[in-house]
Amino acid sequence: MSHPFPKNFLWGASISAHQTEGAYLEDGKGLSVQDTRPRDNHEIADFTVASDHYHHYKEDIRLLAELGLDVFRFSIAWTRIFPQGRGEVNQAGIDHYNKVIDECLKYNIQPFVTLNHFDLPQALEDEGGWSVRSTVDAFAAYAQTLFEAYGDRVKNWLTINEPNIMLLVDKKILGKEIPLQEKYQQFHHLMMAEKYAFKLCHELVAAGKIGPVPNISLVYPATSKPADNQAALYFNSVRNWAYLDFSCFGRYNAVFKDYLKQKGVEIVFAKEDEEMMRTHFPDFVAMNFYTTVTVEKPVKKDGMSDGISDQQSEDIMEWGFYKGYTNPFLQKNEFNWTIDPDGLKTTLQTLYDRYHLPIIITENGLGARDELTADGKIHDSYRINYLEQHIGQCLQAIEAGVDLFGYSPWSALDLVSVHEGISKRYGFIYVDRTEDNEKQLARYKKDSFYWYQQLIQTNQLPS
Ligand code: BGP
Repeated sequence: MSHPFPKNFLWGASISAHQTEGAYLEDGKGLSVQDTRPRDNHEIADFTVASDHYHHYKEDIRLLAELGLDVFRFSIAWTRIFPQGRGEVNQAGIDHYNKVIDECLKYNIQPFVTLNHFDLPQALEDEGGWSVRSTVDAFAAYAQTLFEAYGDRVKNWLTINEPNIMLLVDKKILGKEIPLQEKYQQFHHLMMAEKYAFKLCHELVAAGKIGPVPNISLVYPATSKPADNQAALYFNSVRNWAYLDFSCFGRYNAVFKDYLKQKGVEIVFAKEDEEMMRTHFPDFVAMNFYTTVTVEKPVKKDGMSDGISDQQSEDIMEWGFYKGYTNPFLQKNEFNWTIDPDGLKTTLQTLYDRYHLPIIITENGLGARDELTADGKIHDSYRINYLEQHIGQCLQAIEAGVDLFGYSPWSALDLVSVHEGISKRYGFIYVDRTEDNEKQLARYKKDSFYWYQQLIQTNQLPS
């Protein structure tokens, strides 16, 4: 029989603004880089309507209350608050999130708010985006506005969603490929922006807590060959530790520094950076976890060019450093993402051992092509199975001493995937639309909804 989770464990579910809200030009909202992003495939749903959560937020939060959530993770669209990224506040945007926050609190759901989830204002992108220092200042002003507007009610904050994935798969997320020198200057700016958010949150939000939110995939060596282990060491640093070491230790990871040196990248620091880096720290680490990655040391270029083709893919190549390898011991989902629940426990233990900070999982889940049956049901047993295995490993990690205080999977409701439209669904709540037909956008509870509801009620996995 399964043991219960700790009494105060937080059960949640997550979404982001641009993937759910739609209403992309309503109430004074400006355009973000997601609204303007060239899409690989114009046949698939974009973010203009998405799940229309902007208009359905009351219904959605009521359903999430019925699900029994302690926590709802959502992001604020920067362009609703500052349509041009900075300058005059758009009061309609402030008002909207006041209503969303109050609706959550009405049901005793704690909002976990992400300051920014992939949707930089296009006006800032036009000035150079994260490549230029002024975006750090604009972000700090934006964060300050949010802390002042909502800090009386929102006590848990997340900084910038997955800066590591933004940079590693820049073309998919940001819509353009960035040269390496510029990419890692962006890294520095994103990490510094986060430091300002830590500082301002602690100054402005009474009892406020804030954490970084990277995507962590522990990297395994393909074999016990020392060269493969070196490959894993470098990819672990470049993909995972560089980000969290900056956030939690206030320094550049040493292996990452060597990688930058070998690549000829030189980071430009502003005068105040050294001091800021070493002074402001998070209260917890939020982690998005989908899979682990396996790499080997590349021996032949085989016509492959350097880069990473997809968020969680094994199609990874950096000549001289690492190359993705298909782990023969792991299964894949229908979108080719490797599934590794045991790896979640190892990842949690590694993370906790490294940073000794409380951890919350803010994304984990299974993207699948769900089917709505004629009687209004969605039989997603594959998702229940995925969640059950991963939640089981969370419990094991807790029993092994990891301070894991919450689990907020992806996603609360169906949303538009980063680059695969609405057909790749993650939600507990089905949103009835197709790629090209928005229909009525009606909501249906999936089988996984009832399963998760039961788990939350009993605070343990069904035996
Ligand atoms: C994470 C992002 C999310 C989400 C998820 C699933 O990297 O933070 O925004 O979309 O991945 O990815 P996808 O939509 O490509 O299936």
